[in-house]
Amino acid sequence: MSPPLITHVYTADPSAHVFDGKVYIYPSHDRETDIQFNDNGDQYDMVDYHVFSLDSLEAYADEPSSSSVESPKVTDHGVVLSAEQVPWVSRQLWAPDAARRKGRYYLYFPARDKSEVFRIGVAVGDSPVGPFVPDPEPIPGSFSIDPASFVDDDVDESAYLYFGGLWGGQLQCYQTGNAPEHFDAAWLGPKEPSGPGAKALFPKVAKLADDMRSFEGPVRDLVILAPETGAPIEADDHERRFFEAAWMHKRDGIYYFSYSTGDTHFLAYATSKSPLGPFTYGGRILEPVLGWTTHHSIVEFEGRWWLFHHDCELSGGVNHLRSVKVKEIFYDKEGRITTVKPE
Ligand code: FUB
Repeated sequence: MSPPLITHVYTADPSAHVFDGKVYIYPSHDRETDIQFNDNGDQYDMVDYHVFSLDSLEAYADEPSSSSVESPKVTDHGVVLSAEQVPWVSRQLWAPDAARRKGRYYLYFPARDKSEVFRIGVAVGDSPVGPFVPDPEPIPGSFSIDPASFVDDDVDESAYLYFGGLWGGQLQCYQTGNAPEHFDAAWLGPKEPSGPGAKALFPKVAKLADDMRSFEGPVRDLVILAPETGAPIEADDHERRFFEAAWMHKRDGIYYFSYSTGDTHFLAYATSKSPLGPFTYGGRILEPVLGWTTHHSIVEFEGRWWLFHHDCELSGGVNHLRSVKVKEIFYDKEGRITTVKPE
């Protein structure tokens, strides 16, 4: 597996985007803590975000153009947003993402509000590296974690926000409706449905309004079907059900929704002809890496496709001290993604 891209700070949950010929990475910024590991993820106690950029990925290509290609210099643009700037946040700045639309830049981030419920916020800037000014309230109607934005450049620049995460991410608390008022704390304990016939909980998607700071229309389920039955994936199918870490990319007119399976530690994907689904499970992108969590983004840069992800190699396996890596990925003639195995 490739070496960590960033070694002077711990970074995780990398959302990569290409803006004006450069690669920008919007990751979580992991930090040391004495908080004990638990299934709620309290040990992921992050308080700010940095943005990073680099000009080339050639050194990480499967077959670099020459054996003497040097690893690119990664520029750390410093802290672009911190928890203390956001009035509604109490703790845990988790996996962010960014979008550019009509010349402005939007940083989407999940955090716990003052009542310990995860919501999603947005901060706005005029440059890919900020500064980003946060809206004073979370995005109305948002809930849970791991926002991933997708601007459909081929279709009117329509923009969408995908989100959700089980267990500590609280997605299971919204089984009676896709809105904050449906939060049911009773589901913080059981963590997710299970048992014969129980359907997996779906990730969520909402169309972003023109202002990119609110939803246009309802939050919907993003349905993932099992290819062998055409029925929604079952809750007990932990090797394929959505857990967290949503990402969307489009290649050759096909929409690829990818995600982590959580407690089985795979990155998996599903495909559709529509950004709203339904999606059909397609396979695995990445086998388990060192560390409990796995999270990623997929982006095209200079005609090749790249998987950004994280593992805990740099910290020697400490689950909450992760670092970002990148690897070239490949598709077969039918558009299936070739699974990457950590070496
Ligand atoms: O970084 C905190 C959480 O860990 C993220 O929100 C999840 O996707 C997992 O990577």
